[in-house]
Amino acid sequence: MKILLVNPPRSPVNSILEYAPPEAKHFIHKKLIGPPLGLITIAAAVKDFDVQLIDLKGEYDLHPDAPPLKELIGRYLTEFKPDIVGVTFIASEFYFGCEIFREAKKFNPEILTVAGGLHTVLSLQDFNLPEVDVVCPGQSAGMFREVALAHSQHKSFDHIGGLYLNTAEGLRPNQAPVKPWNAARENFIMPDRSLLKRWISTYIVGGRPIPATYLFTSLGCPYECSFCSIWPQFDKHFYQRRLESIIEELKQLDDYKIVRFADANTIVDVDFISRLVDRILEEGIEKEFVMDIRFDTTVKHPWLIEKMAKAGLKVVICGFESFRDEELKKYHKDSSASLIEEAINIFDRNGIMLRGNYVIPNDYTEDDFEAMSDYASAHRVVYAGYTILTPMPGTVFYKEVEHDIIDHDLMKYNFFNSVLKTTLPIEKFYESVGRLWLIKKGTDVI
Ligand code: B12
Repeated sequence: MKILLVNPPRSPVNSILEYAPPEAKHFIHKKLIGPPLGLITIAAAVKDFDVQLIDLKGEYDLHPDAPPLKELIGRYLTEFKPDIVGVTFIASEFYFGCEIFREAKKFNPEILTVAGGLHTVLSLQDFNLPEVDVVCPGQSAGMFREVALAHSQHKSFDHIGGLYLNTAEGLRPNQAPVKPWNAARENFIMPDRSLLKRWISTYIVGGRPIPATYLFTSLGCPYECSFCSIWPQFDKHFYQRRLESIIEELKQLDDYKIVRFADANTIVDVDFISRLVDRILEEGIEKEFVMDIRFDTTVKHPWLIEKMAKAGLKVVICGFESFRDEELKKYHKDSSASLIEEAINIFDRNGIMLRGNYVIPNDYTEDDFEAMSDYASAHRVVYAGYTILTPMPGTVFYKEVEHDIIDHDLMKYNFFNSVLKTTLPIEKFYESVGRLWLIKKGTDVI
């Protein structure tokens, strides 16, 4: 039996870029790069079947003039003739994922279409569509394996708990009990990066010629920022991976010199990370690490940052979110802006390049932009990101502003577009956000 797994293309809708002053355009995020970690995990779970994985983000990076999605996916379907097509979903790529399923059904109505990924957890109701046969929400590698096994034996899926099936009455949950599955610990599956060889040259960051990969040391997050999708995805749980399993994965990454940790926050368990660093040094693992670390954690444990720098920590991504405590409070950030400066100093001292990210709310006035600009200019970091506070479906912030949303086009839910009414005229708002991207120390883009 043949399984085709597809990573959909990126949403091209980026209003900050569109309206930004020309001199700022170079610095604005156009695309994030990286391998689809979820999909290569799913692929590894069914590796005894004939599996093909297509990274369409990588494919369009490799060949920007490749044909449009319908045609491109049509080619893969004709070549591979899959029995199952699986797609990974986040909000902004939802329509592309559905288009892939529709093409699969058009090519052969017998193909089983299976949806998985973050958006299936946070917005399950969106998948009540004729082109979707099965939805596997959550960390569903085990569930997907059971689907593949049952399908290959022409059996029903009724025994697979946690699964949603599209029936004549719409999307319905299976009644079977859900089996416990801890994707970070006892059920961890080593991702199969061998399926990504074709696109490896596209996984590059900051103009460096060497490829980067992602791995996670934890899943979920103990914090509850109102705009974030990660803690709702994991129902507030935080799962730390086993230390030796991380070391084992790091040792397999010969093709990748740069390793980005895909955690929401890498330092949650301080002792664990300290031991992880000891083991990285002990094993002589030489990588350049990119991690997400909170600014308050940094200020609390500067010794750990110093230790991590010695083990190869090169770039840190830090959600500053705002320079105002009242905004941080509104976002449930659980931290004070007064700590940002000290965190910047700690990273500087340790030669770590910092990417500080601010989120800009829709109600910013000219005065707010000026205050933001003054603050960011006085607190420059190597790379700075200024994105738009966006009510991602399934988040607390979405519930807070649900009735004020004026744009439900999911393509715009990628932090680069406002889906709420702005106080400033919309073009002026985007232009002002775009201009902020000029405020940073470095000249490079990541
Ligand atoms: C790695 C990553 C990426 C990678 C790879 C994603 C890809 N598909 O190509 C790259 C770098 C490309 C990426 C890009 C973007 N990302 Co991203 N990314 C992440 C990150 C850091 C980790 C996700 C991950 O790998 N988790 C670990 C894996 C194992 O879990 P998983 O993906 O959930 O997969 C499991 C299950 O969901 C399930 N599953 C997943 N897919 C499938 C498919 C099938 C068929 C089945 C059965 C099961 C299944 O099984 C998997 C194994 O257990 C998360 C943040 C986080 N810490 O979670 C953000 C995150 C997912 N990204 C996000 C966003 C917004 C983006 C961007 C739009 C950002 C931007 N503004 O540019 C871009 C999209 C494209 C672009 N414009 O460049 C948001 C999504 C928000 C939302 N509600 O939609 C997140 C949550 C970040 C955040 N804090 O908000 N991203």
